[in-house]
Amino acid sequence: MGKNIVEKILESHLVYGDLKPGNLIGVRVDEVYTQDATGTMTWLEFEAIGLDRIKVPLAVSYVDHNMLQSNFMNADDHLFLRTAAAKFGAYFSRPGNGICHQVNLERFAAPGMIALGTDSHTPTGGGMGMISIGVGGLDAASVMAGMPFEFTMPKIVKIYLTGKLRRPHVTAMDVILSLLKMLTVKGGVGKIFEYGGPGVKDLSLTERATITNMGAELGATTSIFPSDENTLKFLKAQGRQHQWIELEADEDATYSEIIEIDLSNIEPMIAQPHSPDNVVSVKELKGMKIDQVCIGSCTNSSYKIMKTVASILRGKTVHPDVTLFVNPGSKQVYEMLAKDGSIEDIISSGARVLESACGPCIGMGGAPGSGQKSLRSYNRNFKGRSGTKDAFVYLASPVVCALAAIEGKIVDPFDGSIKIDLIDEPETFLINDNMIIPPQKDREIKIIKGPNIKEVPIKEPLETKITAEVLLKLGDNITTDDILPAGSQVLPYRSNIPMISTFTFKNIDETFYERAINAKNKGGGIIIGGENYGQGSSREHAAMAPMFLGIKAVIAKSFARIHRANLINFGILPLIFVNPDDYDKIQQGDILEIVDLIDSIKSDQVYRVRVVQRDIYFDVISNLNSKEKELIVQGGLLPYVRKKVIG
Ligand code: MIC
Ligand code: SF4
Repeated sequence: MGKNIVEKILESHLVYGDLKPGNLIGVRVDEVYTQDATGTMTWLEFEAIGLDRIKVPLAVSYVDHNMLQSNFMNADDHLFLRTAAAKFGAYFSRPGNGICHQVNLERFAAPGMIALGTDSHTPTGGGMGMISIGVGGLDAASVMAGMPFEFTMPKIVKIYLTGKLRRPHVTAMDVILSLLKMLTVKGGVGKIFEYGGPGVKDLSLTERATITNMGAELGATTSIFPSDENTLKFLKAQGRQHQWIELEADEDATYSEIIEIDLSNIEPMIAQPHSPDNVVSVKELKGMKIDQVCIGSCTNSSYKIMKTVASILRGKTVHPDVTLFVNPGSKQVYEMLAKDGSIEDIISSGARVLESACGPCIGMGGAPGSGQKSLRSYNRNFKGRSGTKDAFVYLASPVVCALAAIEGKIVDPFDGSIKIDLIDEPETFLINDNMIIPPQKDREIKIIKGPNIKEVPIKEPLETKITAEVLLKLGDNITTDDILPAGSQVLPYRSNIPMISTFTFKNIDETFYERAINAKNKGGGIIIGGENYGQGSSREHAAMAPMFLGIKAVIAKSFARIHRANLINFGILPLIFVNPDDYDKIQQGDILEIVDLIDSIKSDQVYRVRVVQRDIYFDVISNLNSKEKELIVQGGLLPYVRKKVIG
């Protein structure tokens, strides 16, 4: 029987398991990469496992999120990461070199590989014809310690592309926004999207990467394109043609579902506040005034798209009512734009050009004013993520963004009067790896930890009975930004769990931290969620901080993949309502009692939950696989890996 691309790659990396959807599989990993905001914990966890050298062929430590350096903390983290990379054998991409996903695509990604990254947009690498998956830090640390990467085999959905994009007005961003409109932020849960069909040839490698990057917003495990002549063209232009292999699905490959998309019918699209799937066509918002525009991020930072933006801005002035920020995703792109005069066009228009980093995308500067409308070529527009609670963030292609920056309002690229140049991918990129430090041979290097860098907290093994208070009852699609916000005030504490835990659920309920601390001494807390609990960022801090505050379980209608894994990794039980209507029975302040926990876990039984005050009952299940059961019982992944690796 024919194989699809995902099956081909997984099969060549399979350590155990059977590639049937729903089965537990273990695979060998070729690369692990980290970024600083999740990476400090990852490397502390690796250190806590107790090995002195990584056991994967390639690891890269990037610095791109915590770049404001408003005090010593960010710089101390950078030094810790540099010395840890040197000690443990990873490449170190210095601050200023760019956003992890963009740089990884340029300099390390290769078709046929399996990569893990401690960031939810790691699927960017899928544009290269590789399986690239976002994970929590502890999962990454355990793979770097030599464990296979274990996950539940997802369903493979084919996205069959035909036609051609109507360039330059329509871009790859409009393709993924159209898919988000069609499938929603839950549409990809438990799935990998594999692109195929004649339309694939129309998309350059970086356009493909934009689509796979934002596949994260569909909730998908990852997305992947074939490796073909466009892949070869990009690798050649990066001086890495030797890393090319061809990868296509067999003619008779099978899929659990096929979705057809005609690229010729794609229109310019825009996501409205406050969710990336709240998508309408740009036409529908034509004329809407905009206060701020941000162009760049790991979604839309290719040289081709940035040069297109420069062509729109050339000779124009940013509208007086608008602030325009531009953050090119990598030093390579930035340097090329500087060399060819594009940066001059961008600066001359009045844009505020930022360094190559995440910047406003994660609220590290560039926050909009009160109640303002910000239009961004980024991938997430969750409420408050920009740094301004009452701002309205819209997401659209860099073309739509650049036009709005000049006109001060939303313009449909098809009926705007501004000329947009049709730009090709370059034949050669500027290759200068001077900001990437290769792994060091000298093992005597000392890891330097500033005073804000604290130990990784570890949970006690599971108790047999939970009697805990419902501290918060939440709705559907709660994001990890809701659980543990990012932004310039909070991000610097990513290496300090006691401190960062004071911000848990802060934007939803200012009293949460105090109430959790009170409940901690009386049996702990429970969180109630709706569908798709924990979507978005891979930050394991959204599990570590609740664990630190004594949260014992989260009961929800369903969970997002990475957050569910993070909860288990830190010993918090992710429970699902057997009957979703029971959600309505629970109130904040209820005391819930679950008995015989360990027996129920081991025997896969339904757990009876008693609402103590009203003496009513409802049922939940945990759906844990055999390894997850062990982790939960032992108090999480760290004690488990340490025992396996060190003994
Ligand atoms: C994001 O885009 O939300 C982040 C910030 O890159 C996160 C990682 C983090 O929280 O550090 C992600 O996407 O995983
Ligand atoms: Fe950085 Fe934004 Fe990309 Fe996250 S989504 S990696 S914050 S640019």
